[in-house]
Amino acid sequence: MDPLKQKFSEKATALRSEIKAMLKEHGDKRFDEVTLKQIYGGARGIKSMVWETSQLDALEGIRFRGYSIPQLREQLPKGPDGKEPRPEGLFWLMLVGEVPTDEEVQWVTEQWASRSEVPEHTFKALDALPVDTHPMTQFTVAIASMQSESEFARRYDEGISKNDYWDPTYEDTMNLVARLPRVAAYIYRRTFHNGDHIAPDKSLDWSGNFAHMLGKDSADFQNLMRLYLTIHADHEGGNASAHTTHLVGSTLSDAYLSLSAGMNALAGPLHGLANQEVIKWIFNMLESLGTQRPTKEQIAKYVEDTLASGQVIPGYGHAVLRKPDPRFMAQKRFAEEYIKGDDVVEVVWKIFDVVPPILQSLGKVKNPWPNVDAHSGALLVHYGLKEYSYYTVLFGVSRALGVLAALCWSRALGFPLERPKSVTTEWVKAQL
Ligand code: NMX
Ligand code: MLT
Repeated sequence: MDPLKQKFSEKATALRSEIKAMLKEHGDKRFDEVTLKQIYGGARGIKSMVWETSQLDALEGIRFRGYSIPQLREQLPKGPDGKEPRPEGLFWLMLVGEVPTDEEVQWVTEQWASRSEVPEHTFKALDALPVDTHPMTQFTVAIASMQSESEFARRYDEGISKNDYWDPTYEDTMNLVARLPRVAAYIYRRTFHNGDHIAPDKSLDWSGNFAHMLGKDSADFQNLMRLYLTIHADHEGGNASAHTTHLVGSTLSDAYLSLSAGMNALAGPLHGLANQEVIKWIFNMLESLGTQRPTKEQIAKYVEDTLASGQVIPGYGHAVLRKPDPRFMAQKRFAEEYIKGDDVVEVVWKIFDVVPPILQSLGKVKNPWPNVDAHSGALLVHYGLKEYSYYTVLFGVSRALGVLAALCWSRALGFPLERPKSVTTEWVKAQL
């Protein structure tokens, strides 16, 4: 058995028996009460799911297995120039709860390179779509098309014991994650570069090779990809893409079908599509103001106009966070270090000064601060990746790491079909 799978199997076996004992002794302990506001309000804050790979604190932001983003940047093995963390290491950490060594991360890199062959029919499926199909639609189609190779589906069909579900789920996860950069780069090159595809370079790490296949070989862009693919990987279990992957997976749909479903959730403008919406909104603002360097007063007026027209300010607000998103701050740090003085970055920072007090003044917005999507577009534009309808695919490649590691845990811990209770308004009225 491979070393990661072996470690995962040992950890999962131990945790499964611990949970069994806990449930036996404390199964009826109360952890939450549900209010009417929560029932009608998108289930905000209701504790109803276990997600081992990360946990979100409203003020501190995300911690992956207890590690904050600055700690990950310090402690995870890095790319060849030793600057930014390799997402392979975060995947290891999320899956088995230990910071990996350089050798272990190198092992993941080589495993993924060896599993990265994309089936020919996936390219054919993509080529059959109109070239102006939204990149996220192409992405979900491509992921679903690879389901024909699911180990889990094959073994289930043969008749597999419940105790072994985790094993083919792990195999599917490793194969799928390995292939995503090739699939995502293929979508980018067919949509925006006349199908002029770039062959993979398997000597590079997962992010470096992805950057290479996108057509961006600079060391700094590779570093941006390492950071980007690390910080977007997971945001506990309740966010829409994670929760969708979890829900679909709970029916024993395999990793391909589950991730494809999760990516459909990520494609919504209140979720992952917001990064495209942010840069679109900024470009529209610059065009309408006729300047690349707007003043704070000009930005404030544009923000007020956007709100007056009944639209949200993309990249601001959050269902859980109540402080600036540490993923925004990590990207700001990257910009300060690598590309200080960039015009669009300067605009993003001015917006950061201008928007929170305006949103606060509305009196209803629970979090006036920027989220992850407020910064990412400006960094990508700097390196020439200006085709913003593509941005959510990058988010999706990264998000796959967390939601698929979590799917492995769900199958290993024997989690059941998810099926919460719904009620009608008639029923609610009768209780009051
Ligand atoms: N601009 C204008 N109004 C906002 C914003 C915003 N950025 N954020 C929240 N509000 C409004 C919200 O629409 C709601 O209005 P109403 O009562 O009229 O329906 C009110 O404030 C209360 O909403 P909250 O409870 O603060 O936020 P909620 O938890 O419902 O939604 C978001 C969270 C993220 C959906 C919301 O803040 C939003 O729409 N933000 C803009 C889109 C965005 O950036 N999404 C990306 C999230 C991160 N990600 O990558 O997934
Ligand atoms: C995410 O990364 O999934 C978003 O910040 C949304 C969320 O956590 O609800």
